[in-house]
Order: sequence, then C-alpha cells, then structure tokens
Amino acid sequence: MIRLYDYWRSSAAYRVRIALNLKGLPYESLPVNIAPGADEQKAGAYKSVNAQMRVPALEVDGQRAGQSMAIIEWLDETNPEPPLLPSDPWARLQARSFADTIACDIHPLNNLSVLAALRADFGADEAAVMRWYHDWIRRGFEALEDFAADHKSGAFLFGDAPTMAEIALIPQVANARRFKMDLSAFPTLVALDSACLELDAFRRASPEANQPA
Ligand SMILES: N[C@@H](CCC(=O)N[C@@H](CS)C(=O)NCC(=O)O)C(=O)O
Repeated sequence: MIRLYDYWRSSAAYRVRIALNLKGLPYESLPVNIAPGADEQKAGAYKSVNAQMRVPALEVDGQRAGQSMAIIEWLDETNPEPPLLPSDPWARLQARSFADTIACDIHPLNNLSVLAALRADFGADEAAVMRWYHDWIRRGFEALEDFAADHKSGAFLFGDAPTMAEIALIPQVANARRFKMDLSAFPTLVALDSACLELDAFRRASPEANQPA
C-alpha cells in the first residue's frame, strides 16, 4: 500500500495526488497539518519521516522519501501506464524543464517558511509578502506562457494527455488564484488548467476535494 504524507492545501502534495490518480494507484492519505499555528511538519514525529520537515513524503513497504517531483518520477518508472512524460526524448526534456520552472524556480520562493522568514526576519508586511508572492509566479509564468503558446499541440501541452508539465502547473495556478493573482496575461496556461480540470484525476486531487470536513 502506498501512503502519502499529505496536506490538502500543499501544492507539492497536490502534484503527487494528481500523479497517483492518473496512474489509478490507490493510496492512504496521512494528513500533516502545516498551517501556521499547527506546524505538524516541525514536530519530532514528522521529522523522523522527512528530515526536511516538508510535505509531501511517500511511504512504500516501510521506505520513505520526500520531494514531489522525484516521487512522481518513481511512480512513472514503477507504473509506466499511462506515461507522465512524452515519448520523444526532446519533448521529455521540455516537459521536465517546464515542470522544473515551477518546482525549482517559483514554488520554493513562495512556500510557508520563506514567507514566514520575510515577515519575521525582514519585517515585510502583508502587502510586501503578496508582492513577493505574485512577482515570483509572474516571472515564471511569463516564460511558461511563451513556451506553451509556441508549443501547445493539443488539448494539453504535449498532445492529448497531460504530462509532468501539467502536474506541476495546475497546483501552481491554484496557488496563484488562491492569492488573487490576475492571470489574464497567461491565456494558454489558463486553457491548460481548464483542460486538466475536466479530468477526474485532477479534480479528485484538488485542494477543495481534499479539504478536511
Ligand atoms: N521541493 C519540495 C517542496 C516541498 C514543500 O515546500 N512543501 C511545502 C508545502 S507545499 C511545505 O511542506 N512547507 C512547510 C514549510 O514551509 O514549513 C517538493 O517538491 O516536495
């Protein structure tokens, strides 16, 4: 059985939930409440699961690992159908490059601990934190919009099925919307978001569908 250390609003965990659903793999969700004040990711019990004190983490047969994109690569290697990367090697590079723009260059600058440090260590008020948050998404999305407008080759970026590119994109779009960012400059990314949210695998993975009662 696959166990996922999960938080409904975590976009990194959302990526893994999408991949698990696309693969049709059942899993047990183990909630870790990372909301400020609860901070379960910093408790000793969770530190022994993931020393980085972040979600998600995957547990399979008593083995555990963190990092959403590495987890998704492993899921794809161990369960090849349906593939989460295009078949052409250059397109595979492009899909990974698209996903890494989000996972390496946008999301890390906007996670909870970075925003908390801006407030606590640099005296940023909420307006400044929001400016920071939107600015890093905008910088990444401008590059991704250019790429997507040039390369989108079907309902999805790489044809008729979503890949790791959309698995990374859709949670990041959800974060942008949650923090009231204007997405009108990114029509191709918004179209990809709409196409993915037609799919049950994406809808069942969404924060709304995983919000605790
Ligand atoms: N690169 C990691 C990022 C994980 C990450 O930053 N997760 C966030 C939630 S989306 C988290 O646990 N934040 C807790 C914190 O910042 O204290 C991944 O892709 O799994």
